[in-house]
Amino acid sequence: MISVNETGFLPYAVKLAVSDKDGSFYIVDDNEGKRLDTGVVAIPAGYDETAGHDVYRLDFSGVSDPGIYHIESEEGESSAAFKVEPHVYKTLKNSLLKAFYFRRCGAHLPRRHAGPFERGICHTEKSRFLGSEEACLLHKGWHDAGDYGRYVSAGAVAAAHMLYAYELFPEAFREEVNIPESENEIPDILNECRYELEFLSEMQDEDGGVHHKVTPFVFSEFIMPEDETCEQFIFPVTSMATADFAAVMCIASRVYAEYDPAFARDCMHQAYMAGQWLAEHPENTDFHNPEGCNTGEYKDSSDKDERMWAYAELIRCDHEAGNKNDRSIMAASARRESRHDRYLKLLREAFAEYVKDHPHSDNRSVDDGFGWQDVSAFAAAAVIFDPMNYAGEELREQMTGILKERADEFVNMQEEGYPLSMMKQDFVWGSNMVVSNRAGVMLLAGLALRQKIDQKLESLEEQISALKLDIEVYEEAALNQIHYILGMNAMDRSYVTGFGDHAVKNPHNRVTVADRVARPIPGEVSGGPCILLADATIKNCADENTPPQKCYIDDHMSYSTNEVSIYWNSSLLFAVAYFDR
Ligand code: G3I
Ligand code: 9MR
Ligand code: ZN
Repeated sequence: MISVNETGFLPYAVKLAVSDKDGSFYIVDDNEGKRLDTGVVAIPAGYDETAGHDVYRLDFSGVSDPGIYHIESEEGESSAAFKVEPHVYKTLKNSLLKAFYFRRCGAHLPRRHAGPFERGICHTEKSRFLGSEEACLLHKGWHDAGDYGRYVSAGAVAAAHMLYAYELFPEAFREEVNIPESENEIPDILNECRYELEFLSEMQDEDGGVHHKVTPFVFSEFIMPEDETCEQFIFPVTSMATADFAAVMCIASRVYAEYDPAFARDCMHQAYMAGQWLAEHPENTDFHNPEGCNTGEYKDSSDKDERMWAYAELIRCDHEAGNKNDRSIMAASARRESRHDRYLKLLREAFAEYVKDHPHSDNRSVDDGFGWQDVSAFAAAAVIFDPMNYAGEELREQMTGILKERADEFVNMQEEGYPLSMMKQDFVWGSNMVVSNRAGVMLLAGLALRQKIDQKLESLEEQISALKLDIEVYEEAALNQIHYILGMNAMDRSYVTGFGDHAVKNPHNRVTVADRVARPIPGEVSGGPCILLADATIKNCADENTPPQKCYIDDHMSYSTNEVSIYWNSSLLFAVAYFDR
């Protein structure tokens, strides 16, 4: 087996593929139909216990001419085809974004935007508050995954991946992706995220608390969204949902200000209300499904990181309001100051508790903090990339330290076997997100160092070169994570629908099973290998001796290994967009 990123490589990037056997390898130019003179260096990299085989790394970094290629061995094995091209990730990036459009709830998707995936409007009836007769209409939002539930934390985190990507490298989001709002002069990534934000805003109560989710009581069959007409329930308020909501609304209040100040102000107002609720409700309200209900729980035994993220964002957006030259805002300045002091205090407390709960010495694998359960890397980003540095230098240094520590650890994990920052125990449900989150954290750490250079916090030549070197190391390691998801793995599989010779074809997605279109919606990221063996289909073909990378099956019944979800997409989008700017 020769496994390679089946989408391809940037011309001047390091280019690695993996073989499970030693030997001589060649690059074949598919247009010319002949072998290149540029050789492939096979480097023995040892036995990889996540893959269950010996690894030989194939380095063909010398191939930089744009083209379509594949790798073959003397023994006659061939890899999938791949491209070398300056904008090799552009189509993928746009597809990863467009996938969100296909998840829009409460919208009819016409042919001109959806092509063969055209479908009717869904979930138009009122949803009922659990345990009450009261009901209300909830508009918009994205269907979470293979199911059509709408979960606040999942949606907030997905939107945050995208909004931070837009804030940190907006130049990646210039193209339109053919959604109804395209051509309105607003970047499509913001148009798409707004569809979710407007749903989220309807999940907030008058007292600021935010409901956890709206779903049916039990998962439906494999039907189209418009056929899921069973009753939908609005589940209780949780601190996790409220904190994630507060944070993402703060980001929104910044990024939409330029395009729609009224909407931005509404976001800020709702963020303040959520902040108020959090301050008044210091306890974690971990969510559990009521008896008989089986839809997603998104439970989290700690809300320290969510609070940390919310408070870190709240102190930013708090002050930015004060910069506006508005008399009523000026008059509220004293109140704002005290609000800022309060959130800074809460941020410090939450941070101290988070650090206490995460002693670095434990031998669990490192949390990335860039997913729905642990959001500490989002909190770090909020603090580090605040141009006003409202959290102060000390906290900023500590947060940078945490990101860098994690990034360095992820780099170290790539030393042997697959160039991949994953240990055996990391192959949990949605392991592909662990992979892409780790890419995201390395990129964030690199961006933090870049900021130091730009802000001239380091002036010594030597220091600057050292920082630049670190940034390069992080970027190279982040690309390796992307290569894994796009094909360089023990399954020899591209985990993104529509991208690669061996791309996933049968994701666990109700639409895909029900829609009569032979191929799946493109640009969807499968959850990937999962050692928990948490569904009957994977239990049938893997056991506790199966190497983690191989606990996977491209079968629509295997929801624990082959489902798709919004935050798996958004996490990969963050990393991929970084490399297509
Ligand atoms: O956090 C613990 C970690 O400390 C521990 O070491 C590890 C070992 O098992 O488990 C970790 O928890 C896992 C958690 O995901 C976070 O990674 C759980 O075992 C695992 O069961 C859990 O899986 C979640 C799954 O729902 C089942 O609850 C996935 O992350 C989550 O993405 C998925 O979400 C579902 C929704 O509920 C419903 N909609 C579809 C969606 C995607 O499958
Ligand atoms: O489709 C559901 C998927 O979105 C969830 O991630 C998964 C685990 O909660 O459950 C899936 O639904 C299954 C249900 O839990 C059990 N019966 C079969 C359902 C799949 O068709
Ligand atoms: Zn819907």
